[in-house]
Amino acid sequence: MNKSDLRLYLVTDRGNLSEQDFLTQIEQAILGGATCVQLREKEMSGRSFYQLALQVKAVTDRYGVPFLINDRLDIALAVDASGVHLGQSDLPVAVARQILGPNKLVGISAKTVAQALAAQIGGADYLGVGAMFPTTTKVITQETTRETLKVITETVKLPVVAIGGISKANSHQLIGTGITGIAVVSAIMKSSHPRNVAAELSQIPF
Ligand code: TZP
Ligand code: MG
Repeated sequence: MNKSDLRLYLVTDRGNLSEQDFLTQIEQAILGGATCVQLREKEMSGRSFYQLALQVKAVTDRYGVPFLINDRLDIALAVDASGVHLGQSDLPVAVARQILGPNKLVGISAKTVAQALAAQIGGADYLGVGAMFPTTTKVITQETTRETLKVITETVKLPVVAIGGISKANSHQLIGTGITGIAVVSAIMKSSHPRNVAAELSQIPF
């Protein structure tokens, strides 16, 4: 994976969007500057997740953008996605790496330096670190401080993507932390101008 692929990482949330509007939202985000897409659906049956993944992959393939699946290695393999994104309660990174082989991406969510180092040792390709700001997309027990984010980027060799409550209004606070990019859900998925928002978020000089 090129580091530039992590510059503006769109994590999806279908919310109340119709399937067509959902796919259009993703396409507009890519046209605006999203460099990577992760399909994240927590409440979907395997069959529906698989079918939606095929549809999203058709969009990301059209633009040559990496496509990752949250949590589900089986779905990632079934649709030949670029890789998976796993949290601390999911399969261990080394196991995922063994199953997926060297050519697929494995991203890991880390909140601490210890988790970040463990992910690096286990063979992760990149880290997602957060939540950096308050968010309603996910239940967060404790936000990650800017200082912790900075220590992680200085300690691990892996590219780091910041996540959690990131918007145009606060993203400049992450400049100078050593991150490679930002990951956003609602800033783009809930926007009525996803292309414009993506264009602005993709220009921030981290
Ligand atoms: N992991 C940490 S915070 C978060 C995830 C998936 C949600 C980010 O969503 P938003 O809407 O960009 O705050
Ligand atoms: Mg997970």
